[in-house]
Amino acid sequence: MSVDLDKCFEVVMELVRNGGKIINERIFSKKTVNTKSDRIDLVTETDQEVEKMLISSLQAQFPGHKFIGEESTAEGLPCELTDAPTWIIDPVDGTMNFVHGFPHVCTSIALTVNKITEIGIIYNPVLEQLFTARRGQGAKLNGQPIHVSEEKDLKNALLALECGTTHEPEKMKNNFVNQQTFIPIVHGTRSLGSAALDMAMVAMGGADAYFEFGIHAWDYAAGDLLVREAGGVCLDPAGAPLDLLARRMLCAATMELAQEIIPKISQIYPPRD
Ligand code: LIP
Repeated sequence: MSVDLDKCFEVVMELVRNGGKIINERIFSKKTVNTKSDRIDLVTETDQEVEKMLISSLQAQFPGHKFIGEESTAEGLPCELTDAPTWIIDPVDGTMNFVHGFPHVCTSIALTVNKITEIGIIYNPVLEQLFTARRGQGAKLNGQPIHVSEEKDLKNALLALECGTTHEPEKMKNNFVNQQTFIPIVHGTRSLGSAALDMAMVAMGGADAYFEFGIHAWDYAAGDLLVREAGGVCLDPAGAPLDLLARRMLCAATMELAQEIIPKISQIYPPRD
């Protein structure tokens, strides 16, 4: 199937902005909150509504394209990445932030064709940060080119780490082990509560590296392209090539920094999507 990537980009940008208006109108209001896999794995009607709007509008414009969406997967649809053009969608990344009115929330969307990511968009409508990447064309924030920090040395790095959305004992223990390892070494650690925005920070040079286990393709597919187009590296946290369905992500400003981080990470291997 031939894919008009310029048209895809134009269409999805307008839809993402429309979804952003919905997020913006509601972030500081009371929400109906439900839980998914854990009492801290949250979903609101806004997550579901924005995802439905994005998928139905993209489907109408691009019949034959496939979808992997966070909320559709939670509702039981399969999470399958094939060679077909596939939109990978997190309508509200940072749902916990959205629920609390902490303004680091975004919509994260990637388009893969033949399993190669061609478009990545991360849009925080609250702070008006629109991160965009097209394969081979660089990464941008609000239309201006961005670049990773080029930090090579872990002791000077600002590292983004997340606690995730589960109290599952193995995951919590592993988070604590990694915090114990890295906090004494690095300049500092940060958690934005959104995997996509953590990666956007690495892409714009605000953070130097980020890793997390247990996230999903919708959390990191757009960020992967954004970081690589900004000059950084994205790998499996054990050093292998990144796998969008393995639920494991490491990104860093430089390969040297990634190589210093990898042997220090306490690894876990969540079940694949
Ligand atoms: C969340 C992330 C967060 C991560 C969680 C979760 P959600 O996505 O972006 O950074 O730690 O594991 O995946 O649920 O807000 O879309």
